[in-house]
Amino acid sequence: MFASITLLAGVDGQDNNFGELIPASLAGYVYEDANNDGIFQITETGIVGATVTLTGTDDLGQAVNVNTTTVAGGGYAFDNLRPGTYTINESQPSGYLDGKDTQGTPGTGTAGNDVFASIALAAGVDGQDNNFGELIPASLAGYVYEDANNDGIFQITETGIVGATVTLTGTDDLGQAVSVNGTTVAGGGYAFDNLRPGTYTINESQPSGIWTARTRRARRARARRATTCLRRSPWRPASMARTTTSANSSRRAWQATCTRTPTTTECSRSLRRALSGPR
Ligand SMILES: [Ca+2]
Ligand SMILES: [Ca+2]
Ligand SMILES: [Ca+2]
Repeated sequence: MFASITLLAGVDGQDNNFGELIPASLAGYVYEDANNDGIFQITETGIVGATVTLTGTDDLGQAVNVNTTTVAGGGYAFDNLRPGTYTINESQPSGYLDGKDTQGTPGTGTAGNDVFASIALAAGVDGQDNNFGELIPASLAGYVYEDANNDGIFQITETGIVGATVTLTGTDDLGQAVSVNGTTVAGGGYAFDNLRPGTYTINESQPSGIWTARTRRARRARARRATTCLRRSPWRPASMARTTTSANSSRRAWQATCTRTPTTTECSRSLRRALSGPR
């Protein structure tokens, strides 16, 4: 508006112009960065419902503070902006691990974690692809189990071992060291959840009282011979008085299978092994 213009005779007033601004905008995506490269590939998936906030000051010195949420495809946009200096913040969406953020156009801001700060935005500029990548958590899992037939496969007829310690170590994609202990639950399962991409090692701590199937068979055979000695030989060492109840009940079972009298040499050797072997 140009008000109260006094116009004299013969004057040709000129260039009383009204300048207007083409609105500017800032836009981008929040997405699942499946390959963690910071680029929203066409094969990757947008995240719907993530909150993105625009703050800043426009060319009139007015404060701007607007929230929006991502729509289908993961896109967000702040339209109809005056020229100004703006900051875009992402609120980390729940259920995702923080991924890489990549500033698009006009590219005049400073990229930080979940933020593109102090973007200088001119009139008519449509800033695009200011993108926030997120990661779907990964996991590693397995079982500790009694491999009854010693074939390395956990058959449905076999039994999981509860309470075994399993350790995860490694380095994630941020270069951070990872070291976590886990314990097997009912059924023998263990799981390390909520992992970032990285390189990991899983170690099992050998559960006490567990042997391979071959070791177990060999131990039973030795124990059978030793029991035969105890039953049929006059040689009964005093140390046998210290055997456990469990060993005594096992001995009764073994006695039922004894078929011959061992030699003296075999007897003493077997007894030594049985008494000093693993329990
Ligand atoms: Ca990607
Ligand atoms: Ca993020
Ligand atoms: Ca098996």
